[in-house]
Amino acid sequence: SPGFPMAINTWGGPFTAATDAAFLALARNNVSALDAVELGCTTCERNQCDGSVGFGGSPDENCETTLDAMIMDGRSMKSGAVAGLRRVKNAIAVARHVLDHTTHTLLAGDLATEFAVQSGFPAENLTTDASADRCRAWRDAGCQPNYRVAVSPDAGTSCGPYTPLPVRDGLAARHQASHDTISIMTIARDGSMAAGTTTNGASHKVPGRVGDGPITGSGSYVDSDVGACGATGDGDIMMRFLPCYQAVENMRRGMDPTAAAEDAVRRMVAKYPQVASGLVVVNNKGEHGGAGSGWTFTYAYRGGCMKETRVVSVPPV
Ligand code: SD4
Repeated sequence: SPGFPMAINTWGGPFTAATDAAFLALARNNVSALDAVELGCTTCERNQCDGSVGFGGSPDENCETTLDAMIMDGRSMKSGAVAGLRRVKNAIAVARHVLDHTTHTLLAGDLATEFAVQSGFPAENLTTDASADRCRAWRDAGCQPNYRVAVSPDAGTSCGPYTPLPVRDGLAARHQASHDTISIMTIARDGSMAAGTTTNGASHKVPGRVGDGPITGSGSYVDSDVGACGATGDGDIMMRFLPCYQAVENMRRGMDPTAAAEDAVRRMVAKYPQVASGLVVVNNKGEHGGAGSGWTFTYAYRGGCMKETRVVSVPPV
């Protein structure tokens, strides 16, 4: 353990800006664990980390970007989330607003947008030239909307995430090219913990698709008595396993963070050998580990007196 306070999240590269932002807010300004999670996620939403977080990424079949986010407090176990959020950029802040100002856990779609706008969040266009181009290229390549593939299997090859592709040239390769989703966990000086996730989901998804990101126990999970977990990967598969809940419960029963993460990943791989997944896990002492499948997963952390963020590379199980 690097010591407290601490911030730890999925992926290195551009995602380390979130690690640094969360850690420095904890270390210098003594913000709460929840505030640090929100700040870390907001940093990636603003920076459009790798195009997979925030506006202008992962356009759906209609070329629209929608956002999924959740934030969780490890002491109260309160969780707030938004799914399929449209036209609002700061999804993690809307999730926080759900946590702080309602008795609910998850708001979805247009009505989540309405809640956000009524709460004072600006409604903005989430499409950028880059995301419009990406969508156009996908259509120009002859890719059919996914629902048509379902109606007629011969309607053409789908470039969406729903047609099984060989591991090497398919999902894993797609994910390898671009890291996805930030899930971040924080430990404040007093040992309180929080976790959160924000993402623009999967490219060329069926409009209305919600991923694992906003699902408590899937996108992330935290119990200050035990520890926390953050996830990234093929959410359509991962959310069937609640892997972050699994990893935290594994630690509750005595596993160390690495073993807890590996067990949760192996449960998914046993049923879906092709799944691209990554879990980063930290216990309430700050000991950490990760596991992944289908790609080389990386995570970033900074804690205690560390002068800079360190990135850990995790080979697939
Ligand atoms: C999703 N989990 O919506 C997200 C995307 C992701 O690596 O993390 N990809 O499925």
